[in-house]
Amino acid sequence: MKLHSLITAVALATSALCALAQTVEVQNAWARATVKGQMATGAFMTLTAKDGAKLVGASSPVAGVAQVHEMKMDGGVMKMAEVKGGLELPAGKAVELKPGGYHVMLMDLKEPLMKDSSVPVTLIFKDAKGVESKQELKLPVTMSAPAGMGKPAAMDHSMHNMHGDKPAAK
Ligand SMILES: [Cu+2]
Repeated sequence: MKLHSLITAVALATSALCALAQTVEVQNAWARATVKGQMATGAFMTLTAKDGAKLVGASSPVAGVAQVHEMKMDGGVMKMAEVKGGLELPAGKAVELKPGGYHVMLMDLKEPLMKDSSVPVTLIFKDAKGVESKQELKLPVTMSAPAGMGKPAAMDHSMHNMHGDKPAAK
């Protein structure tokens, strides 16, 4: 069955209405852009499982390995490790995957993730009965969390103006 394109279209919409067919609602998803030579990056999103589920894995055609990771302080050192047994998504509770916390780690990257492009990522969930389901997403690639979550874009504009105001050196 080739439901791929349909599922991708559903996942692209972040509105709750469009997620009715899905067991897990995905919001504010994004992946961090990489620079040349960088072999790993993170993907972030907010997951809400109506009936409860676990995020047990992920995959992406651009990554040799994709894992569900958790980042936490351990004796003053930031460490990250795979979430063993999957990330618990309690029923109806929004679970945030964000920089410095849970994230989907894309490793062994086959190509750089270019800013303003998009990257396909498949999330693998397990419901309360242990039944596995996959959800295909197309995540926007950006340098930081999309508007409303991260820094305002005003900074960039002021930088542009500064350059523009400079008289051309001759
Ligand atoms: Cu990680």
